[in-house]
Amino acid sequence: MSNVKTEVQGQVAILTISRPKALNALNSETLDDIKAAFEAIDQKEIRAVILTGDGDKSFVAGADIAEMHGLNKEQGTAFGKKGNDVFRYIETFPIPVIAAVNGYALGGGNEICMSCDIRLASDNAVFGQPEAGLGITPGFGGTQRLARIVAPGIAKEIIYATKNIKADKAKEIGLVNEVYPQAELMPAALKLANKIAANAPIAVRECKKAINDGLQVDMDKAIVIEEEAFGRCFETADQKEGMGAFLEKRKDKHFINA
Ligand code: DAK
Repeated sequence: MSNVKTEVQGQVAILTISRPKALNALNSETLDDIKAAFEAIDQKEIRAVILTGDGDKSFVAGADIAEMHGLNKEQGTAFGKKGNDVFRYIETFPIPVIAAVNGYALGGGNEICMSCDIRLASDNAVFGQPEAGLGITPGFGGTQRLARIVAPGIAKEIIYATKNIKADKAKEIGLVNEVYPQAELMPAALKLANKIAANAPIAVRECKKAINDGLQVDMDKAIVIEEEAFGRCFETADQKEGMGAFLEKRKDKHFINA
C-alpha cells in the first residue's frame, strides 16, 4: 500500500504524504511512493500539483531516523541519492508544485517543501534543519536550496544552530509565501492552484523552466533562455487563443495545452 494518496480535483492533483505513525517521516518506501505518485500524474490534464502531509500536526518530520540510524557510508550515500533524485524530480517537474505545509517541516520535510515552486503554510507550521544535532549534514539539498531561497546568513543560522522557525518568521524571511489558519490552508492552496490552472499551461511550464534554469547561469545566458521560451510560445494554439481573447474583448479563454 502506498504512503502517498492522490486525489484529483478538476485540473489540480493533490498528493498527500501519509505515514501517520512517524509524523509522515520519509523512509525509502515513502520516497519511492512520492516519485511514483508524481510519475502517475497525467501531464496533459493536470495543470498544478499540491503536495501536503496527512493530519494536522506534521507535513513531514524529516527523513526516517530509525531507518538511517544503522546505515554505513555506502548505504548513507545511496539513501541521500534516492532522496536527492526524488526532490530534483519534483523541482524539475514540468507542472508547478505548491507545498501546503500543515505542521512540522523538519530536515527532509523542509527540504522537500523547498523543492516545490511555492510554499504556503498553516499557522502551526515549524521549519528547521535539525541534522547538525544528529551528527549529519542536511542531505536532501538543504544546504543548497535554503541558502538560495533565504539570505545565506539566515540559512547558516538555521542550519548551524538547528534553529527551528515558526510560520510567521518563515514568511518574514521569504521561506513561505503566506500563512493561514490550519483549516484555511488547503482551500487557499486550491485557490492558488486553480488560478495557475486557468492560465496557458505551456506558457506556465515555460515560465517554470526559464526561472529555474535562468537562476543557475549568468544574466546573459539567462536572457537567452527567456528569449527561447518566449519564442516557443508562438508555436502554440494557446498563444493565439490568449491574445485573440484580448483582441476580441472575450473574457472566456479556452486553453487546450497545445
Ligand atoms: N524519523 C522517524 N520517526 C519519527 C521522526 C523521524 N524523522 N519524527 C517523528 N517520528 C516518530 C517518533 O519516533 C514517534 O514514534 P513512536 O515513538 O510513537 O513510535 C512518532 O513519530 C511521534 O513523534 P513524537 O512522539 O516525537 O512527537 P512529538 O509531538 O513529541 O514531537 C517532533 C514531534 C517532530 C518535534 C519530533 O518527533 C521530532 O523531533 N522528530 C524528529 C525531527 C527531526 O530531527 N527530523 C530531521 C530528521 S534528519 C542524508 C539524506 C537526508 C538527510 C540526511 C542525510 N544523506 C544520507 C546524505 C535528512 C535528514 C533528516 O531529515
